Amino acid sequence: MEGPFKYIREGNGKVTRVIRMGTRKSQLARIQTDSVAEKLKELYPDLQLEIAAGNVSSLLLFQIGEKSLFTKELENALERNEVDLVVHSLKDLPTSLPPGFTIGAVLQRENPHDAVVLHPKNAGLTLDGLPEKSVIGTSSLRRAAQLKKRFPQLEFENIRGNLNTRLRKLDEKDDYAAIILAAAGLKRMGWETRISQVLGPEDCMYAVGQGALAIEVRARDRDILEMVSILHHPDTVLRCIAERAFLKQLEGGCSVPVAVYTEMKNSVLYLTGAVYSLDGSDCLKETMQTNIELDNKVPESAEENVHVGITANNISQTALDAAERLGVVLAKILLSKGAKDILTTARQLNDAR
Ligand code: DPM
Repeated sequence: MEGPFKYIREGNGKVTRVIRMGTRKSQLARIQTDSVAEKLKELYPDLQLEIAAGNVSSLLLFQIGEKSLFTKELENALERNEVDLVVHSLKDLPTSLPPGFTIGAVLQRENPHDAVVLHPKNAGLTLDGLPEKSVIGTSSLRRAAQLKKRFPQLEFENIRGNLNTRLRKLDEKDDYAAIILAAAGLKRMGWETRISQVLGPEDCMYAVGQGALAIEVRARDRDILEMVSILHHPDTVLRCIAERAFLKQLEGGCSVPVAVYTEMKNSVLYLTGAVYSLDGSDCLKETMQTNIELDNKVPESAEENVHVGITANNISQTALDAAERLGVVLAKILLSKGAKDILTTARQLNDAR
């Protein structure tokens, strides 16, 4: 029972491994980690869980709102066996994880769409009804590009900070008429009542992986991998693999104007993907589909069964391959139509701001 992991000896002499979860300190991160802890306890009532917060505050893969920084330091707590799993919003995880790490579970997706949160003085309005030149707060290039095109009478400005900070900036100042946030984050924070409008794909398509939680683990820790794998939600996994493969093939990071929309209907997976110039005036958008056969084909070796960072040994290999191929093929079509130029220009203009 020696080794890098933590064990406890219970009253009856039984020795149990303690599963340690790392979390960032933000309220959203804590809520997300707690919700996964609860699910694990339901499924494994004997599980000894510990949640480490703060001392692993560096476990953030991207600095949101900043340029997409990938700091090596971040996964160190996992690497050093200080924690065994970390809960993230899937949309904040890069499409390629560093060697040694994998996503061991992708949970059932919440509402993936973006939502409008109004300044209290605008209660009852929609984006269409706001006065001309109203300022909308968002730092997402993806949201700004789509909404500028769709609502040219409105203006868009950056808003920074975690969700609590943003809502406070909206309510307590007069800088913004409304802000745009993911419906899923608002729901998890218990702020669903602040949603005045959910944006459908005709107004604003969502970010790759938006609304899904992911559990990051050490790739070699097969026990933990197996333990969390039962939290995989097959439809969500397949949709998110297609979305992530699309983004990866485009060589987009977390802060590029790339948006997606996916659906799973009658064993067919549909993927719509788009790239935009910063003001939305240039746009390439296509939809493709693939049949999903949930056969029993299992991977030759567990290590081989990784799709855009996700390990899902309990889902059909054929289905995972088809989902990944869908994303790759759709990206190649957009690239053949000039997506690279649109994204390169957007990145350069954004960096110069
Ligand atoms: C990423 C983006 C944003 C987050 C870019 C995008 C939004 C940044 C902003 C990659 N990560 O969406 O185009 O609004 O300035 C983030 C949120 C959640 C996870 C908050 C949000 C919660 C929803 C979820 C920030 N990451 O998007 O409102 O779990 O999907």
